[in-house]
Amino acid sequence: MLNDILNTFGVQSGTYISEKLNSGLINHTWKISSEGREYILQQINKNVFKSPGDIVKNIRALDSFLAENSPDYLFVSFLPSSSGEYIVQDGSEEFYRLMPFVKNSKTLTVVTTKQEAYEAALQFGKFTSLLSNFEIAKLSYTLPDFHNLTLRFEQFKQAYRNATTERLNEAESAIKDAFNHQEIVQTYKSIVTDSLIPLRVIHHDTKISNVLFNKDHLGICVIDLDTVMPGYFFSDVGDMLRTYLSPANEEEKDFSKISIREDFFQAIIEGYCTEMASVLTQAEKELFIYSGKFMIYMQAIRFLTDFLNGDIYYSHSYPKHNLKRAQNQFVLLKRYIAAEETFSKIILTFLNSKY
Ligand code: GN1
Ligand code: MG
Repeated sequence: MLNDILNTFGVQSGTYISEKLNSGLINHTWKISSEGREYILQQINKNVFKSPGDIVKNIRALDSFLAENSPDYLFVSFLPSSSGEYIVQDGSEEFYRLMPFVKNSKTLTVVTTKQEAYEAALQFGKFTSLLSNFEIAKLSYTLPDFHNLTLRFEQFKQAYRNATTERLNEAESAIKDAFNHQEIVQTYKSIVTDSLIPLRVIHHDTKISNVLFNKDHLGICVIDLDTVMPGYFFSDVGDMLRTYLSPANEEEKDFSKISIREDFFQAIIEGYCTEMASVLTQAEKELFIYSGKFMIYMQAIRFLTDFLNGDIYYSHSYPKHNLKRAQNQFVLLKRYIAAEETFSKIILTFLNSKY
């Protein structure tokens, strides 16, 4: 199967070795090495991305904008097949794309140092900042309503109404948490209704494995660009807070290991502001702390919704996996909220002293 796909990109059978990379809950990824060259091959999950053509259109548009305006920036675009296509299909109608593997780069799976958090935040900030003059209307929504919390909350309520009694019982305390933190949805609604902040070019998946680092531990660029589309800055800052602050991630079953490294909060805000301070509006700066609550809460209810629906969206490897993930995220949310006062002090000191 990989053979046929790689052939269409000019990589001949018998010349390559493939290694399956196991990160990500949605797409399948392989590293391909052939005749001294290295590539990343990805199968796009077509149940999630209904029109993969939009991904190509977006990436190509951003690529040409950056090539013209920031020629030194490393933007990992798609490679064309022998017939000039950027996405190819195999016999089973799956979609694939090929990208160059960036030489001497590595990815991390966990954030262990403040410096890593700073570097990653700087890279995501740089991405949005370099594209701040890109005409946003030219970007398609590759996943419409992806971070629309109003809709996610409605989907949760619908799953709650349709769930089996067994799943409702198992998820009782998580469901309570979801309803108890509804004010996070209300805040989102007022931000959108009152158009408090602008739409920007947002990555929408800022986990640490989506940043390339060099051997000196410095960030090179961001990758995994399928969800790049118009959005709010708090999606990116929020997902960094969600995934970098705690040493234990969403897969952790021992919730005592979930904690908030307050100094990592500062590193994220500093890294992001290094690139974005002059771009962000005052209203956006006031939403830094909300960003984390928004993303942690949304991820919690997305996992919970999937559990109530019978586990149809996220890949999972044991019974109640999605419920555990949801509970994990609600614990993270509580510990995050408990640290808010400290976060406020960090922000005040930092913004006053530097900007
Ligand atoms: C999915 O597949 P991956 O890991 O890049 C999901 C994100 C979630 C994440 C949680 C398209 O991303 O929104 O934050 O899982 N992507 C999609 O691990 O749903
Ligand atoms: Mg992703």
